[in-house]
Amino acid sequence: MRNTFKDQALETLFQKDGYVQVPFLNAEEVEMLKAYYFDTLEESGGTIGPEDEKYKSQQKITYDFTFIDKNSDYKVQVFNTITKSFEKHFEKYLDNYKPIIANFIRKKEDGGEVPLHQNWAFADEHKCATVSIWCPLVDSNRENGTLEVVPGSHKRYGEVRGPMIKSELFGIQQDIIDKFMIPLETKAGDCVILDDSIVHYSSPNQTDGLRLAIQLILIPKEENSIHYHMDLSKDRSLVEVLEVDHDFYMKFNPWKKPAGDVKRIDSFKYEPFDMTIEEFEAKLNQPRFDEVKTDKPGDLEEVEVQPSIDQSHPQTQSPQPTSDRSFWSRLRSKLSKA
Ligand SMILES: O=C(O)CCC(=O)C(=O)O
Repeated sequence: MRNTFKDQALETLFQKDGYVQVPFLNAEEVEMLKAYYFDTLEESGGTIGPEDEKYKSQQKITYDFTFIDKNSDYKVQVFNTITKSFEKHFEKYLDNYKPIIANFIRKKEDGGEVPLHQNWAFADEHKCATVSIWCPLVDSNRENGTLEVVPGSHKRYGEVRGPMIKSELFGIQQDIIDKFMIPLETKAGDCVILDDSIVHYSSPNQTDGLRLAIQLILIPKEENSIHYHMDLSKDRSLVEVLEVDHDFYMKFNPWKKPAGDVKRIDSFKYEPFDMTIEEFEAKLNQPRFDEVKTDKPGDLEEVEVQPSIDQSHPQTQSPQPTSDRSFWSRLRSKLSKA
């Protein structure tokens, strides 16, 4: 497993807890980014919801975040601005990482709960950690809905994570919040650097002040980004592994079916399941999924993807046979035992 941090003390803490808190932006940069957010807000195209992509959903998004903005030019502009201001700071801490997604996350007064979740998988988590830099632009605490985490929960749950894949923690969200969640009070400009697989949450803003934060997601420079997709209208137990680039995320939203020309590199059978709170607690003390040795071949069925796509497109490729027994084989073998 490669290092995430340049500094060994931070690396050790991050591997143990799944997050670290460090100083990040200075006061002037905080004010500049806050002003930028409000100055450019009128360029936002409003937020996309499940109904825009013809999904029926009870889900209500109660907070604003850039990733689901209808205007992809606005998303690109936000990404470039945040990357530019964050670059010199994250390069000080992180060992050769590149940004892939940037979000302003705004909770208006009296709302904005972000349900318990793990961020999607963005790369091979057996080889590396992908991270989110979460940096509030106002002092953040329990009252205004700061970030909360379950320390040590990274790489223990939800090995296959994507927008259409039901989390095994779905039915026990409230129990986890009540029993295990720790709020991370964070001063404006300081940040939390979290492993994207850590279980986290944030409560509603119960003040009448602003709760504005930035999230920048990064992966190691040498890694390709992957995206797990399940087409619920076709097969609720088939996961496609897509290899995606930065542009994919600029045009994407959680409910949109990836376009036909996205490169499909693999697929496997995966049955979503539910975990009990007792199982959750027991797993917190067991080895992480990247620490478990799985050399035996898995018994999950390999499936050939039928590309519903234009074969003439240069990016289009049929799935490659899994030639190295590395990540995908380990994953199947691991999942088959779950
Ligand atoms: O800003 C928040 O309250 C939540 C942030 C979050 O969930 C994330 O950064 O993944």
